[in-house]
Amino acid sequence: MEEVGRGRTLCLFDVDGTLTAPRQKVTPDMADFLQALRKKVKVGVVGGSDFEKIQEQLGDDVIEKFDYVFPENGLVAYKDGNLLSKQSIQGQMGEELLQDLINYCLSYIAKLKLPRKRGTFIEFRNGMLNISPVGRNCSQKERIEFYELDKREHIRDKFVADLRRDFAGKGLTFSIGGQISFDVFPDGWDKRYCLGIVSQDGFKTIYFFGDKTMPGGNDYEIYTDSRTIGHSVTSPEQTKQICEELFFN
Ligand code: M1P
Repeated sequence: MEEVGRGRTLCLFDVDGTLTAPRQKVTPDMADFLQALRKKVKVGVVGGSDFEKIQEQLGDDVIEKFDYVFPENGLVAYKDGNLLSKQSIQGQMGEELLQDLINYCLSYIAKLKLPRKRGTFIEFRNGMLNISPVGRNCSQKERIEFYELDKREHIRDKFVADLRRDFAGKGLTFSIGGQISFDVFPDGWDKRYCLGIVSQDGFKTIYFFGDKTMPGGNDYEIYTDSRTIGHSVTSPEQTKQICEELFFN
């Protein structure tokens, strides 16, 4: 078992696929487990999603239940129940590039023929844009339908490859983290961003758990960063099992 302590060790968890099923609520069992873990180490979440979605999944009291909450990769940051900082994508990118990107994505999506299209193709967040070819307003059934289609036809992979080619040198990162969309943010604003924030708190060891740890996935950079001990998981059950082995046995 690892030598741990609340002030010395931090466990950072991705949300979708790591603590919960994608875009679903945390189970009571996992929620209880995380509170038990919190008695041993500090616990934080770092999601690609915005605060509202993380709150939907982890509870209205999420900022009290976790020592750190980092929506949008940490571009919005909460510590000990308080808002610490918030970035602005428009401030960082400038209106010109931002509009070029939005116009490109809207035109690209307009030319895609899919079995179904719904609303909210671009979600404008604090520190990133989230782009969804099917539209974020799709139902759960439509979400799974798109996800299965995308696995066969690589709609998002092709979209992202075209964006990487046409926006090369513009300082933008394109990252596929979920099932129906991908995120766009300035280079360096991936999940490693939150490590800069926790660096002031003097942790000896920082563990990271995530499921999208392959290159191009939104957990890749933080998982491979030398400041973390990375664990790649395939389900919330596996996350719990690894934590039990590390911290409870
Ligand atoms: O947390 C991973 C991703 O979750 C959502 O993705 P999707 O709706 O495509 O399943 C989005 O909030 C996305 O920004 C995030 O990276």
